Amino acid sequence: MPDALATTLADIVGTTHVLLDADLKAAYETDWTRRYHGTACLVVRPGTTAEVSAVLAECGRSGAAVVPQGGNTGLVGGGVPRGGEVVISTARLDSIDPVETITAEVTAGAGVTLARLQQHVRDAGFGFGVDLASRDSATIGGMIATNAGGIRVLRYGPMRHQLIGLEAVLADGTVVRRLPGLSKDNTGYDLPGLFAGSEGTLAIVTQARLKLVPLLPERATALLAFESIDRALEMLNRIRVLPGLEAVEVFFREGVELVCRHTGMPLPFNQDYSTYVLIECTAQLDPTPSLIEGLEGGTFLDSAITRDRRQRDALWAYRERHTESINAEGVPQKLDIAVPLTRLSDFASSVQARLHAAAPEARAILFGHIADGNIHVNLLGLDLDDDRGADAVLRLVAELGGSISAEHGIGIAKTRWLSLTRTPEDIATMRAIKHALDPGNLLNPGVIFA
Ligand code: 2HG
Ligand code: ZN
Repeated sequence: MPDALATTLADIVGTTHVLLDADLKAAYETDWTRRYHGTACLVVRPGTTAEVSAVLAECGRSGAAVVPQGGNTGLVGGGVPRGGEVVISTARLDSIDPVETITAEVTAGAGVTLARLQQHVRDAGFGFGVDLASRDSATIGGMIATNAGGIRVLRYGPMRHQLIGLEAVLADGTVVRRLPGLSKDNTGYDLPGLFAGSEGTLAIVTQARLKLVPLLPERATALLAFESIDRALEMLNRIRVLPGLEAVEVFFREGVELVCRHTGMPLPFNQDYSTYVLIECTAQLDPTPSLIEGLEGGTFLDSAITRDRRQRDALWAYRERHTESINAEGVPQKLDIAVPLTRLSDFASSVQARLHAAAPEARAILFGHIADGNIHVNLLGLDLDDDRGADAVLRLVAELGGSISAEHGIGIAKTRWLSLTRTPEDIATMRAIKHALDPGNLLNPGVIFA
């Protein structure tokens, strides 16, 4: 099959954009954590929507399953092949229109990286509502497909909330295009909203019309130390209404030690603490005075506040370098969970004990987006197919009314636990949508549904 299909696909995209060589395919076959990998029968790199459409139609004709891939920064195994699929890379769909200043919108190709989008809109005097640590590689298409969240959700919402319109290609090659730039448009079902977060199982995103936010020039960042997460939650309660609040992130002693060991950075304060919270505010005028005022009376043990760009980056590094530092220790099992904020204290006080009871050798590094109730539980020290630890953590999350996937998606990593936080009726409805749009199960089979 690959030979005939490769020839047909090469006619569509050009020979140089069909990769058959093991060395050339390798970068597309393993995910960023090294946990997920499989062999692709070939990698195809279409350069236009019409090419994506023709490629999908051909794959459908030859019954070849497809794995769409953006910047390959996904963390749940949804963007790499499992065995013999065609990988469709959207990297070459990287056109970006001039910013439309009257509507504060821009149309960008799926392959545009977040960092490039941010730079492009900044040059026109705008910001983009979603930001995350993998900004240099993560692509707009992949971020829509996973409904990426990141560090500003509390202010601007996740990727789905930035969508004004979308262009996507269905499994049979049909192009669905809604890019008119209307912020009010209730003509039927919200297909862009449906495709956002569908993890490449319903359609391949090719272009998006994105909402922009004001570029606020002044930024103040505080790192605070607390004796416990409960004290940190009290602070969150106090600052929730701060004008310009954009990010509230949490991490803990074990994570900071790991980041410092891996990066050579010094400890943030003269002594170490149990719990750290990073807060950032942005505004037209320096938000430092209102940030300091908001923190007054809080029970923090140490603090650093700065508006200097380099010092802010240094504070953010303690948070953003968690992922790479964990990866340097071994291949982690990543559990990206959310619980209602009112239950976060219960989660934090029980998770280690539950984990210890289920898998005593597991080591958990926790960090995340505290204002969203979203904690990244990274498990080290377990075989990758040993899911005793994951099972214990995810069951606790379900008991607390939470979600087993806050922002990374289900991928292939969490299909086993889908029914923990979704009812049979809900899953049946999702399956019906999948079946209606992709009856042959060609798009990202094995993702979301086992
Ligand atoms: C983050 O918040 C990302 O930095 C990655 O969602 C989380 O590495 C992780 O577990
Ligand atoms: Zn995150």
